[in-house]
Amino acid sequence: MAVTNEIAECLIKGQAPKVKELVQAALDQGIAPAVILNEGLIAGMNVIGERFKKNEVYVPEVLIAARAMKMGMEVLKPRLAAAGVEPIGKVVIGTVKGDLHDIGKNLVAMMLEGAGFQVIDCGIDCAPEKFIKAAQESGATVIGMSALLTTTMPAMKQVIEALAAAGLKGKIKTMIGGAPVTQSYADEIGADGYAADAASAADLAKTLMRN
Ligand code: B1M
Repeated sequence: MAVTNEIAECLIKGQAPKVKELVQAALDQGIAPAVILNEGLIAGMNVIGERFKKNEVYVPEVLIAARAMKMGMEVLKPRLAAAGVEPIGKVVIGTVKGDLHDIGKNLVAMMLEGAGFQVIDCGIDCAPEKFIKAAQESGATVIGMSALLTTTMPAMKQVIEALAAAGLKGKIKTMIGGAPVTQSYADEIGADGYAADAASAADLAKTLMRN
């Protein structure tokens, strides 16, 4: 089996030390860092994302796979940078003001990284200005907001209004999610997209980036 396929297989099984070892072996064999990333780590994470969407695997499996991805990336990152491999895009993510829930937001961040994005994580309880500053400083073209409380969902609208006030609405796209959030809420507040789960969020970010 090609070493990149082995990396994907081990990532799917969540075998973090093995993934790290195989990434190093692939580099030693002279395989290009971008090939290791796309055909090994991202390919494995895509499988996990699809299985998660179909409820074939659950949050713990995704977290374990994401840890394996992280360990592989530790070895690969310096070589990607040296080879001039750029992320496919940049996404700022955070849980909105007043909201401290971050498990779902972290899963979304991991799936985005797994899809090849650079993720700028603003953490929890993020004020609108924090989202916007992070996007402006990093050059991100998408802001992702998570909310788990019905009482904090309106903070998503505040971010969109602040973007509009700064003349950035449309230039920086917004995507939202979290258990109480729906597509109709996204439409109501003028968000550019809604995703129901972490794997769909990565697909949505790719679509938003292209449009
Ligand atoms: Co909270 N809590 N909590 N809580 N908590 C809920 C959300 C609640 C539904 C529980 C309940 O009453 N049944 C309820 C909300 C009710 C409501 O508003 N309708 C609630 C409440 C009331 C509260 C407090 C107010 C309780 C209190 O203090 N009285 C308080 C609020 C604190 C605050 O935020 N200001 C509070 C506190 C906490 C803990 C700190 C104890 C803890 C959070 C720990 C942490 O996150 N580090 C906690 C937890 C764990 C929960 C439950 C049990 C689980 C949430 C979770 O992590 N789910 C939750 C009940 C439940 O959901 N069963 C509950 C797993 C996670 C993977 O799913 O976050 O939905 P989720 O993310 C999914 C999707 O939604 C989507 O992708 C993820 C993966 O598929 N997604 C996105 C999420 N963000 C996205 C962003 C995207 C796209 C998709 O684009 C950017």
